[in-house]
Amino acid sequence: MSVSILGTRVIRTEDPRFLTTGGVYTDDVRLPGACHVHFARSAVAHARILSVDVSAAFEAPGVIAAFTGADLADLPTVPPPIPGMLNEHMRQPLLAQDVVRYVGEPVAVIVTEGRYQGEDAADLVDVDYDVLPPVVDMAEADAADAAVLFPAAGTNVAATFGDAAALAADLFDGCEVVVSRTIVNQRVAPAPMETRAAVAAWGADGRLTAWIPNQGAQGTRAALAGMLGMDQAEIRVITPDVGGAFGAKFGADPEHAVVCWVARRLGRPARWAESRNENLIGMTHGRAQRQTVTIGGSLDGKVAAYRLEILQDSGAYPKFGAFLPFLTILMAPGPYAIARAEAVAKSVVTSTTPVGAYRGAGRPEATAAVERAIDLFAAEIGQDPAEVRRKNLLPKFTEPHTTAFGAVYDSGDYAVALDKALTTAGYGDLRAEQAKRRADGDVVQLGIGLSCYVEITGAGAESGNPSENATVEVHPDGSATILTGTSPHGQGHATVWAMLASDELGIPIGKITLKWGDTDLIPQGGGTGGSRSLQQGGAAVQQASRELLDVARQRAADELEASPADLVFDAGRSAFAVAGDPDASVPLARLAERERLFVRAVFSAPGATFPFGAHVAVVEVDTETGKAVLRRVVTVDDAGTVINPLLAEGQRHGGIAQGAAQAMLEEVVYDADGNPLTASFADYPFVTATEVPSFELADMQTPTTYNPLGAKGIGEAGTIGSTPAVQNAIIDALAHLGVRHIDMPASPRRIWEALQSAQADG
Ligand code: MCN
Repeated sequence: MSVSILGTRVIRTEDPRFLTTGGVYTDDVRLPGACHVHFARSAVAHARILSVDVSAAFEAPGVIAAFTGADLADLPTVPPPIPGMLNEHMRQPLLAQDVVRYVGEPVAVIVTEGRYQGEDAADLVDVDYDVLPPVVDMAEADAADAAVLFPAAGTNVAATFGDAAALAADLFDGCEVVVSRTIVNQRVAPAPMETRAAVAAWGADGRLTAWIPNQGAQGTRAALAGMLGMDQAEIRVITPDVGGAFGAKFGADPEHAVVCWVARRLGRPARWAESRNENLIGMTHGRAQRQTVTIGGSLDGKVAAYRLEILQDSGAYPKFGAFLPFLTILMAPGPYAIARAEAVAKSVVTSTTPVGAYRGAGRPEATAAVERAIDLFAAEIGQDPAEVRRKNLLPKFTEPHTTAFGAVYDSGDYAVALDKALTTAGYGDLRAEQAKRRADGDVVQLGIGLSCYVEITGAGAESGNPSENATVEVHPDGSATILTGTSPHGQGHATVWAMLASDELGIPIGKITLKWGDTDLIPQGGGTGGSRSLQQGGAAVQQASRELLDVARQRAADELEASPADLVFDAGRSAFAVAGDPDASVPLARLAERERLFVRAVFSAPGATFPFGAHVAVVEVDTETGKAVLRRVVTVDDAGTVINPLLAEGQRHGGIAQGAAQAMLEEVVYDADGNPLTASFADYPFVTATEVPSFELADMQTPTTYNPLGAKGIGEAGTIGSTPAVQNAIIDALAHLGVRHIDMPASPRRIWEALQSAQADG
């Protein structure tokens, strides 16, 4: 018999290829005769388009065709991502029609023979703009006298969540201390290494094949069908290797649909790959919330009431970003037992790049808000923030716990996570070191920041249980193929899905191939996002493998002329044998010789799972220059049973770095006219290994009962926990000097200014 490999550090089977021959990305898909698509983009944030003249561009070298919004006027507008929840009057056309609403909005398409000719020709597109006042800031968009960006809507409000008029006047009655503050969860850019791209070709049968980097080919197919007014059956989406996505490659963007349209119109394949500059202004951004937190409780550190009021910047067109507050509200109280809690939100449109999902999508915003609130409260009553957290965490529960916001936490043990993080960090020693530096008046002060979190992973569609399918097939040569509805782009599913099948079938991992991302091969699938893949897609692989063994057992019984009940499966040999007679056996591979041996299974979960954890960040802050350096990050990230610790730790590492980057570095900035000031990596401070320390990861695994693996999601946890821990650490370093809050990113300038104003105050 073989020993289970689940829970072991199997190295990624994907990597030999990536490290030798390299991946095959969308831009590597070369079709004979393909033309190149380039988008001419709006240079102004808000304007009426008087005319778009492409005649000069047409004369430029290599130009085959040029199209404007008028050419595409017959196509539908972009369908809303969450039907029924967002203002229907704020629809985006595939190419700007009468009005442009952000810098970077596509206004014309140039099609060329050579790749770079399009960029040159685009400069010759002459757009006559009647400039309108932009509304750049979300608070400005929400003001009573704001210019209305969609006159047909009559408002800038894209969506509301909760009833702001029904907020309780007496929520904080009886509290000895109440603290309130408006904080910013700034806009950031997902900035995947691979920018957006598309290759499209139409067959003689009228079917479209589109190669697009995405997070789920089936969702991309649905989005293309919606934008092109086509039936999904007429479209095949193929997902080449994807160089990162972080939530921003779900579905499809207008540019993807336009590339498909161009290919049809010109009767030849078309291709597009955007530049980094285009990516930073054209791909959806993330976060972008202004939050007012109010927290009240007693002087002994018990929190009695919490209110979160959210203003969400949706950008120019309401996409998933407009929906983010729904998730923020769902997770508003986090892991705390707060007797009275309220949250409301409003999403507004602004003259900026649309906002979408970005690693954590709505949940990091909830954690950031409540973790800042807890620290503000602790500072106000002069108590240790760890103590205040401990006093307010929900006690351990093993049966589902329903919150006031309707979230059903599957299982949790939050205080143990906090204690483990504090012990691993050496919290007492850190506080002692901090006290010494404070007493000595050191220029470089020490800050210790905490965050406790619970988040939601594997949330399903509005109706029905979250589910995923997998097909497992064993071949006569002893190899196996898995088809999955998930869509890895760095998460290592090929390794882990093979581990799961191997564990059941006894077929070595090296002989198992994972396929995904081809809608003709795998018509259904939920893709990869919301850290759902292992708990649903992985569970489906295990289920399919087990069901395949049931089928094989029957065939083996026929072959061995034995009763199925008398057979045992020997995973070590990948064979069925008659109990007590190991020589009477038949390998799985042979059972696939006469008839294909495969099973498609759909795993359905009872609900979402709620991973949790605690982070401790340690920073040094130079009180003269305002420079903060991240010295340590210690985390407990409990994602239930871990199937491959190597991959789960890799996910935590990436997430922690991204989260720390939001706290310290990253911010998409616009000037007052709506011009993006962070449109290249020279201005957008992408985090690198030099800005972060080696992370210290403590282990904690509380299995969920929602899937047989016991697994919850890990893909976003690092991002959710680390941002507030690092932000809190920076503020904590300066707390004794009177600093109570610094908005993210806590740049040297912001830190220095906070110190100056604290000193001025007194
Ligand atoms: N895993 C495990 N045990 C667990 C949980 C997960 O061994 N208890 C492993 C899984 O087998 C998988 C990996 O950890 O190999 C992540 O699994 P999971 O938490 O299910 O998350 P998904 O695979 O669904 O990934 C989605 C998540 C999201 S939502 C974003 S955003 C994100 C992220 O993953 N974007 C990424 N990680 C990314 N990593 C890379 N390299 N690039 C991105 O764009």
